[in-house]
Amino acid sequence: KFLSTKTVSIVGVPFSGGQPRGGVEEGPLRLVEFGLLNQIQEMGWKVDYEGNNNISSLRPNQDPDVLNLKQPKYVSNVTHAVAKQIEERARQNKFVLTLGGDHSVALATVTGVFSVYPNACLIWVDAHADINTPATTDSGNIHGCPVSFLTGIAGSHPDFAWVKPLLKTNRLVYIGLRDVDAAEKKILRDYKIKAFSMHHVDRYGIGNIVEMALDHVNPKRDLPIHLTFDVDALDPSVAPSTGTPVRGGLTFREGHYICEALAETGLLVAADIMEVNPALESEMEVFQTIQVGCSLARCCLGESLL
Ligand code: 4U7
Ligand code: MN
Ligand code: MN
Ligand code: MN
Repeated sequence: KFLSTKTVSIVGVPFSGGQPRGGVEEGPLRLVEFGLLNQIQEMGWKVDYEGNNNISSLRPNQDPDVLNLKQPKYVSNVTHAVAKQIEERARQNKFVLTLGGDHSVALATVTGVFSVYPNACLIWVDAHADINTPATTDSGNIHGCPVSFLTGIAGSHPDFAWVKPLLKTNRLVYIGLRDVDAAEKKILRDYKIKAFSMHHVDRYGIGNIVEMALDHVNPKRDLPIHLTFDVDALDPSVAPSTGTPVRGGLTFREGHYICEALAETGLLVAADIMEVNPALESEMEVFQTIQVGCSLARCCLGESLL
């Protein structure tokens, strides 16, 4: 309904500056090397891919902590540049598939997508809420903060003045949460942000959860949908190679079901596969994580539809 042709633009963002663990910058290339582009072409999509973004040139010489945040200038420079690129691709009426990279890159994907589709809704699939503000973050890692900037909850920060509050809190819904900081819980309550934790997934089943999530952010099923999928939403037995694994996550099928059900709506215009870190865990576990990242991406593009 929103995309006139089956064209997907794949944006690789080899960036790890939003958190301390090296390796997550290799995620996008590894997903592509695994054969993701061919797989998607075989599904009948035209694939645009201009290689990975060149990130290192955007690293400033000096990047001290500002208001508790680590590497604010580097994260800001990279996400600002990528946001423009994603906006351009979305404006060309292409499905935008972003491969991360750490989840600070959502500053770019959400800004880019919502600049083109201001009434879109965002489904955030994650073990974490990523809604810390500069004032509440204990770690200072910006991958734990993007939602507070995108919603305007963060307040002003000198390095992120370009991030506009394009995301309304009633157009955001979480699935998979199980490691939420106390201050984040307060934000979720204060702003009445809809969140389905693993407890809710257990109680209602994933089929109902996706319906309930869509009923909240997209009641008439007529708004564009952006999915941002942090692979740590999956159980570590399913996606072990990620920087902040948390036990008790989504099963293989539950994760895929979310992507399939959103593809089935015909409203999905963008998806992010984030936080795949091929430098963590054994070769087998890396393989497993890359493989699951690729299959989630294909499901977002309708692989499971008969
Ligand atoms: B991810 C954390 F304290 N909340 O802010 C933080 F638990 O993108 C984790 O979801 C953030 O992986 C995890 O550092 C960010 C922590
Ligand atoms: Mn995340
Ligand atoms: Mn996470
Ligand atoms: Mn993580």
